[in-house]
Amino acid sequence: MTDIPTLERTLIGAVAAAADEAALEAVRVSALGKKGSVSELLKTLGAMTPDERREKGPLINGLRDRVNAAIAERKAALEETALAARLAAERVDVTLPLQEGPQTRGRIHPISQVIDELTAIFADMGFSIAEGPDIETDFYNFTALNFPAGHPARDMHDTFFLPPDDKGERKVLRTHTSPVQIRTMLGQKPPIRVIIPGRTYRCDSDQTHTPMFHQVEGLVIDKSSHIGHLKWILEEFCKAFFEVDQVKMRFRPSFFPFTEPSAEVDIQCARKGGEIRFGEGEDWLEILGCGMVHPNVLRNCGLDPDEYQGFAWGMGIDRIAMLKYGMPDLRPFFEADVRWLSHYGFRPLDLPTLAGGLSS
Ligand code: 2U9
Repeated sequence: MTDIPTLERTLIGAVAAAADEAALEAVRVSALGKKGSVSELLKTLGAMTPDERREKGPLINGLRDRVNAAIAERKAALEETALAARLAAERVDVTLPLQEGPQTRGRIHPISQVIDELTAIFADMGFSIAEGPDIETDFYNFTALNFPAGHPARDMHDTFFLPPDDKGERKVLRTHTSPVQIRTMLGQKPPIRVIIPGRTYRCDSDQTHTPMFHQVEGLVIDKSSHIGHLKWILEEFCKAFFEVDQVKMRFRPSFFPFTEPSAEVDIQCARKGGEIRFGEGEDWLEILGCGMVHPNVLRNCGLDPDEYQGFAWGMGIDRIAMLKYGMPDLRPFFEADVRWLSHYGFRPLDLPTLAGGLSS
């Protein structure tokens, strides 16, 4: 007859020595599998007399229960050790600084960032985006906008001209995004509420002017909008864009062929040590031009000025980017120097939203 205490010591020792779950499973099979040492003992109970079974039964069943319990305990301990090892190996320290890898080195150009910011602001006010061609005809770039023949803006010194097309029509690189408002008014019935960000071209080059630059113009056409609405829209834009709670604005009478009355708008700022702060101070900075759409422009677009009215504004995107983000010179914007872009550029995931903060 097997010496049960010796067998038990052997099996419990093997369970304790099992280094992992596979080794423990092998011990379990050797003891409790179909041909296991404890299973073989259990099989002998059937051939015993009732008296023998009464004596041997509790001993053998007790051995099986204690071996089962030892295996279960060891299994739990091995699982806990394996889990602790995995947690240690796969631990991520979320407090570590961002690892600057190649995928995080890309930068969004400040012009793209500012276009996204102003789009978010005007979209929140109910404006949609309109687009149009960079190469325009005289009609859309000048005539429809009430520029008289012979107006200096039509001359070579200001405007880039392209060879006439096959119909002899003279083409220009658009000097503003205003032609898109003409196309919009010809293409849809009022009410109209659009903004037009885009590239514009003028024959000019210095620290604050480049031959290609960016403008955003806005247009509202309906039957009742007036200059009070224009002032509110511009004030809300400036507060949101420069991220200030209050901003003082000054409307100075001006002249543009396509608006009457026209105004140039300054906003209050404080110039301190080469820095400009908005929403405070006694200084003024010109930020944009605006006015009520000239009746001739409405007529040129097939609208009756006695029925429809509206207003428009225009500003330089490059200019407001420089003011907001402190670039001293416009020319590097377009020189594709990666050092400039890595300094002034924005992280791709910093998507500007009104709720989440424009330049967070
Ligand atoms: C239509 C009618 C009116 C757009 C306007 C300005 C005033 C303006 C300049 C600011 C700086 C361009 O980037 S800039 O050089 N623009 O001052 N723009 S009103 O008025 C329009 C446009 C289209 C049909």
